[in-house]
Amino acid sequence: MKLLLNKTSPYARMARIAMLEKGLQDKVELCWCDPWNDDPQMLQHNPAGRIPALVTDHGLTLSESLLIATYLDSLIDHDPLIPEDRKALVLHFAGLGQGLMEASFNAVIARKYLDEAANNSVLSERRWNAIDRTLTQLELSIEQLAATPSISLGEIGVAVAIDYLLFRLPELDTYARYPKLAAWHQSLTQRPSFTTTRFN
Ligand SMILES: N[C@@H](CCC(=O)N[C@@H](CS)C(=O)NCC(=O)O)C(=O)O
Repeated sequence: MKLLLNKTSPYARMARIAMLEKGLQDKVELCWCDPWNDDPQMLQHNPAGRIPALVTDHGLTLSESLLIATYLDSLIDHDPLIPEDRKALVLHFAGLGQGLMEASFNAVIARKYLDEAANNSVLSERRWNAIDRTLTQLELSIEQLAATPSISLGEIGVAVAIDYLLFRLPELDTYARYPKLAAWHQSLTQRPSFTTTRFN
């Protein structure tokens, strides 16, 4: 299999961490791309022009980070990232993580590509509010998030989204404002799947 990715995409990192947690690193070739410059390799595999994309051994391309992670999880039975007995809870947190990632990523991209007016628009305001509300909800439900005996897709998604906030939007002071989430995040991200895939 091939995973198309770069080093700053939170979505690509989530797929890569899922791959590592499932022990699939020897079966997946990492193909580094620049999604913002119409990388030909990426366009060949994903007409949407986005990473991550996973090309299966049968030559099919999977896009969308959550679908890629779900597929990788299904290839190996042990240590499921979406355990049957906690499926709804794990998907609940995976959704919160994805929403947080999207709001933060769109805020960062808007700053990079749009003008001042667009960055002070109603849409932009809605994104900042979504980030605040999601972090507040996660801070309040930290016991449920942290209660899982093995790492889940929900935890991966939330932890990567928080890492992305710390990396791209440090002025939001996420650790100081959400201390329980910070302690949980600090501990989870000691795992090799996180330390070897740091944003840079
Ligand atoms: N919903 C998608 C989002 C993927 C995405 O937005 N990827 C960005 C990089 S972080 C990208 O490739 N953007 C290039 C573009 O939109 O043209 C997922 O979960 O995989």
